[in-house]
Amino acid sequence: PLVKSNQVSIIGVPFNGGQPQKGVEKGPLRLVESGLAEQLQELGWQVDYEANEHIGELRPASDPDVMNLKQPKFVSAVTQNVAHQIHERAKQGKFVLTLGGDHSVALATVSGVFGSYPNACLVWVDAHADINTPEATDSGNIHGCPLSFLMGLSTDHPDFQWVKPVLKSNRLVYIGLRDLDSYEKKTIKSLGIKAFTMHHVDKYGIGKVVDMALDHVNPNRDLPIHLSFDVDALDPSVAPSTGTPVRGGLTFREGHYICEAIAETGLLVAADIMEVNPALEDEAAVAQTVQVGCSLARCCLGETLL
Ligand code: EXY
Ligand code: MN
Ligand code: MN
Ligand code: MN
Repeated sequence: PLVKSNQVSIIGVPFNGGQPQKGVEKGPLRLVESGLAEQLQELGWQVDYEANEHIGELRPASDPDVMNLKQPKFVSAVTQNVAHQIHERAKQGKFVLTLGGDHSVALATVSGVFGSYPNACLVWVDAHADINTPEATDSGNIHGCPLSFLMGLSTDHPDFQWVKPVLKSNRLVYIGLRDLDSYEKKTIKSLGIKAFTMHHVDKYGIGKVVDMALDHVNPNRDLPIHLSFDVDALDPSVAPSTGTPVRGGLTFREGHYICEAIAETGLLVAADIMEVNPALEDEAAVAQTVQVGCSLARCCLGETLL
């Protein structure tokens, strides 16, 4: 395997500034409280954990909208800080498991991971494409925009000059898409980004989709892989407690299969479990969503069925 140790760093990012709903900042702690670290130890990993309890203090006194984006300074400060942490852990040869928090945190994970593994590829599992630019976004929520910064599609925004365009269009692949803005559709087509929507999952089955996805971004199966998994990729019946649920999503097994199959390559160096919001829906729904988050993470770290 590419990760040079049996060590995994869990990076909690209790952050909600990339979108308007409270509660997603409680995701990381809930995942850890439900036993994730112990479960990974059980799988043979040496685990360390950074809770980042104090990132809320990075909120600036004033943070007006800039180019449609909401809370740009807060999102920028938190993600830049966490990007450094992740870069350091990845450089030490540790597997980096980041727990969100909203998906704007991918500014940190992708910057940090690609800083250490410049030839990595990114598998983005999500109902959404998260590739809006500051000009194109309707909502202004930065969790819908991280990939545009990481690919250099947005270079003018004053608050995100630190984000380097580390991601090339042929090193990104999507799985699970089903709710795209028109700008996002245009961008995916014009840049030729490979995207497996739910239509493709229905048509080919998840096994073939993951093979095709990896054939595209990692044809010789020799490049490091970063998996960014937004739990809203799963059907809302599977992961109800998330801020932007969209019906018609991945089944429980399809979601886990993606993680298992990618882990099986031995090339996975980092994974993100994002957008678990323990303040949404009832307690049973929260427990279900948290458990799914933990089991996806375990599959990323090599848990298999037999
Ligand atoms: N495309 C919409 C927007 O830009 O606001 C919705 C984005 C939701 C993003 C979620 C986390 O993946
Ligand atoms: Mn650094
Ligand atoms: Mn997302
Ligand atoms: Mn999403």
